[in-house]
Amino acid sequence: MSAFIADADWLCFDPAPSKPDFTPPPGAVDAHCHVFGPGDVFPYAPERKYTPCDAGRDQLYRLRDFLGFDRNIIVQATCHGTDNRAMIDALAHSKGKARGVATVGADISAGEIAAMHAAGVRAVRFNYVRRLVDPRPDAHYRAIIDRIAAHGWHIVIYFEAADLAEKWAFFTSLPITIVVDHMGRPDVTKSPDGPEFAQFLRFMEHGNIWSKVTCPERLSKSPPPGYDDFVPFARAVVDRFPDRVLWGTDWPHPNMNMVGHMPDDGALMDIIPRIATNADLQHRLLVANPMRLYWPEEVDA
Ligand code: 0GY
Repeated sequence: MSAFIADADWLCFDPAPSKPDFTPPPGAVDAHCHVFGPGDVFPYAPERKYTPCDAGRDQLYRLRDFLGFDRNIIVQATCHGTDNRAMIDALAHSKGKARGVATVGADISAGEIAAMHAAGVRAVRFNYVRRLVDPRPDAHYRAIIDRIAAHGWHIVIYFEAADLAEKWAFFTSLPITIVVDHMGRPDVTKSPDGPEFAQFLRFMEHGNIWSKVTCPERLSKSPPPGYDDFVPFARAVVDRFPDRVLWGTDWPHPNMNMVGHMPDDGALMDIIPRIATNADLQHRLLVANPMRLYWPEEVDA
């Protein structure tokens, strides 16, 4: 056991997930996952709010193959701050089967962006979740958008449902594709037809806004493996916006100590047919949409 596992202040991922009943279509993309360390090679950021268990690229790619995915989108997590080396190292060892979402400072140079693009990065993440980061003023994020726009990158935003009203004017003013993590973290104990989720669905009506229909294990108050309260929320988004949704495992599931259990990644897969209820919707969610966003050159070819 490494020092980093001994120090970890949250649960470790399930080392032996079950084999899912659901088989993803060929070419499926796990569009939200992370790599952590290993900490003795890629140290965790001093400003991090949690210290994870090491969860490296080889383990991620073994899980990819086991679950039946073809590709990954690796999202920079806050425990690595703006040091993207672990994520970029994972892209470099993916044989072209992974692309990345980075976290950068407003002082990022054109050369650094170009190098990240060559490595497979296609987006930056703006995290507004206060237990993870201290959010910055809008001007900070606008400065980054000005720098990345020329590369055709998009942004990934992570916020709490309660913050959407305050950030609405800013988010809807942005002339760029926006992907929302975890449907903006709805309270799934409320009705999916209620006013809070209606606001999120109105947000999605902007044609440049996409959503990951992810994280039942984090949002749900229903017991695993069903996470029943999550399902109607994700299904509503998939039904209404089938061409702007993505799905991912969220492996290795940071901060699940807050929730109190670690999900079985195989069982998470079996939620997919409950939220994307036919083969066409499943293909859009898992293949067509992530390919259009992250490998457009293969779609257009
Ligand atoms: C997630 C969710 C979480 C953590 C992070 O960057 C992160 O540390 O995203 C969370 O704690 O809700 O998407 O992995």
